[in-house]
Amino acid sequence: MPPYTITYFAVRGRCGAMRIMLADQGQEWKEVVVNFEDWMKGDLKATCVFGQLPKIQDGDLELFQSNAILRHLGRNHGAYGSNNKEAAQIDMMNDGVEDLRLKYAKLIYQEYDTGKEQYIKDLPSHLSKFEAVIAKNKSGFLVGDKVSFADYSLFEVLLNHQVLCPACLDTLPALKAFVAMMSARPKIKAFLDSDDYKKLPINGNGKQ
Ligand code: 0HH
Repeated sequence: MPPYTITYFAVRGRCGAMRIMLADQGQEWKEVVVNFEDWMKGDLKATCVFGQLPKIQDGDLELFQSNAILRHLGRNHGAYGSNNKEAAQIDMMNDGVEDLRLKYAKLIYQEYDTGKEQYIKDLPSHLSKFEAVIAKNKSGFLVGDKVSFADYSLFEVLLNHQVLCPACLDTLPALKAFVAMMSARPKIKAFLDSDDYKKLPINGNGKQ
């Protein structure tokens, strides 16, 4: 039986990065998919620490908050740097990814029709911060010389942005190479090609 069970809605959403990470680490997991009707009954919500999903179960550990889950998986699978200094830098980069993820979610769920043009205009200034970090680090990853949970999160958020704006990485060669490198990792490639991945919409409102 796989050690992990992810409970979430039928979207990529806040589980996109953790699923890519588990796939790349060769780790099987179980999915419990919650539909809107069941969620609205409120029983599951009442058991969630913050009243929200995703939830991951790892043996007797039940965890909420997608970034805490990414960190937990990072610790379990050696994707949290090689020392405390790298771990701190990985935390910093993941917080930066979270800032971008929140901007993206605000656009998708609150102002897609009125804010998309301005969002795309502002995007290079946000992405250039990640470009500078990756361009400086010769390994092609955000921190150190091996993949971390922050790389999976950045990769997934960039995939989503390439759907929103297909040309968004054209002026950012290090980020473009990062996406190509992550996409070419054999287990990630197999996962992105799978029906399990393709069948899920990115977001819960049909916008992308
Ligand atoms: N900080 C938390 C984390 O990172 C945020 C979790 C969160 O926003 O884990 N959860 C949302 C679902 S993510 C939630 O539980 C957005 C995807 C929406 C698509 C599914 C829509 C179906 C909802 C019935 N939302 C439900 C809620 O707050 O009641």
